[in-house]
Amino acid sequence: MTSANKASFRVAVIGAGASGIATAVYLQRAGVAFTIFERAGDVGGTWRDNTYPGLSCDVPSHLYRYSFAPNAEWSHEYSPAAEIHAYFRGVAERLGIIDKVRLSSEVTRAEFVGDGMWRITTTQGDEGLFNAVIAATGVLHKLVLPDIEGRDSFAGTFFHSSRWNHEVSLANKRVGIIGTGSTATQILPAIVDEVASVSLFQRTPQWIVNVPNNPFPEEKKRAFRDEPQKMAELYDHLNNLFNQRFAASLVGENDAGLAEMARACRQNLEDNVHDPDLRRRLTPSYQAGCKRLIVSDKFYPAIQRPNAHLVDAKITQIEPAGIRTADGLLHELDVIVYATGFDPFAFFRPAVIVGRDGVSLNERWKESCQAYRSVAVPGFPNLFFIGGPNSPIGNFSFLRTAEVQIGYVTRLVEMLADGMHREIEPTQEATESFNAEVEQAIKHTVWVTGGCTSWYFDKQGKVVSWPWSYGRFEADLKQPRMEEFKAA
Ligand code: NA7
Repeated sequence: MTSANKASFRVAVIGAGASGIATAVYLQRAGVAFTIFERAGDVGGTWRDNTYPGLSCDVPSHLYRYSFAPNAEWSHEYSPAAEIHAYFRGVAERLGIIDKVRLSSEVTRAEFVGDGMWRITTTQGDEGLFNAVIAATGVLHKLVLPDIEGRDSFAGTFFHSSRWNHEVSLANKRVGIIGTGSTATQILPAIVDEVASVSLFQRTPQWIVNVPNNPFPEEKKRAFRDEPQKMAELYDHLNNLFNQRFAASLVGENDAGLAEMARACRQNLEDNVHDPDLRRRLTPSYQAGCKRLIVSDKFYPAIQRPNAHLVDAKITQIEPAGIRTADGLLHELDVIVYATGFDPFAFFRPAVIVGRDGVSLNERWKESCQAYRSVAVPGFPNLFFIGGPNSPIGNFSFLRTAEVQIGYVTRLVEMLADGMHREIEPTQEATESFNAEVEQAIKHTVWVTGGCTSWYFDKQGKVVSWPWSYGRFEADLKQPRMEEFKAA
């Protein structure tokens, strides 16, 4: 490709959430033109969608930030959602990304038309041809509303936690929350003072680690501002704790760490839940770390408030007046909040992606979502994923994960933009061999050995996450191994 071609080379980025914004920054630095298509009317992805009371990230703020945009201003060790959303929006504005975002333009179809080119269609119509497509569509965007009998017959108000209805006041209302994940355990303490009563419908208890969420005093922020090295040291410390030691404990590479985590969770339960019967009902039967660990110093005090009730009988149906459980009780409610999570296997969906020979990614992934090292799929040249299948998922920084993938994908895109190749896709053999390795390694992770189910599993029992250490992830994606790609 000549330099004149490079000038006309352009990339379609799908999604202007945390990973889409970072992708744009990397492409911009590489001098590659791009357009970001965003379905919603604002940037920020999950931090735009989720506005429920009590929401903060369960990864420390000084770890949950881009490498290229340290932030001295975080208000808390785990800062609230609005601040995180403002951070992403601020980065997009400051680095000139926002002007390249096409809002309210949901990609409905991406079709490979040959000779390295993709045609993109959005809800606004035909967007023309692009030389590469990067799907930065996030992991937790497709909400799950469980199919409970009578769900829609409820006479009060109900909504999913990620579509919080701020028009409904909860003051003096009887509120039911379904679920006990990170979301439910953040909502309950945030509303307990305001509501008449709150009933938490628990299917499975959770292990909770007691971590306070301290504010950063002004002098600390000033120190971060004046001496950025202090922030860098804090980042390194948190990275070592979460992305290295904690991540390793989940995949069978730090058994002492896993045991320490289990001990801390049990101690939290013993120290902070006083009634033995409630403690028993809140005690999980699986190993700590099997489900995503909950970080909270507020949930146990809140569930012991006189107007909070733990309901652990199975939900049998929803009726106009409330939720009926298997013990025959009707729990009368005014509002039901579904804190029932997301489908992490939705990836780019509902968009249709059609690769070589007219094969759609939906067909290709009918049985299981398999990719080459989380970033690409054979038969889909010049299509790359950020946060794709088997990306590391857990209580560590998705932003760091995303940046590792973005750096790798940018190298491949630069090869295309520089005219070294017109098409790049992983080979079938390399993809199969990678997935066979994943299948073996996953057996040694606590997600499998820990005796629980979680959103980390698909219906075939495939685990969504990375079954090795973070170190291996970074090493694997340091540099493309071109012998594992077909490049034309
Ligand atoms: P999660 O962690 O997927 O939790 C969903 C919760 O909803 C979990 O406790 C489920 O119970 C429960 N659930 C789901 N369906 C039902 C039905 N039908 N009946 C009763 N309970 C149900 O979602 P979150 O939103 O809390 O967190 C998602 C991620 O966002 C989190 O990991 C952080 O990264 C941020 P189960 O445990 O399956 O028995």
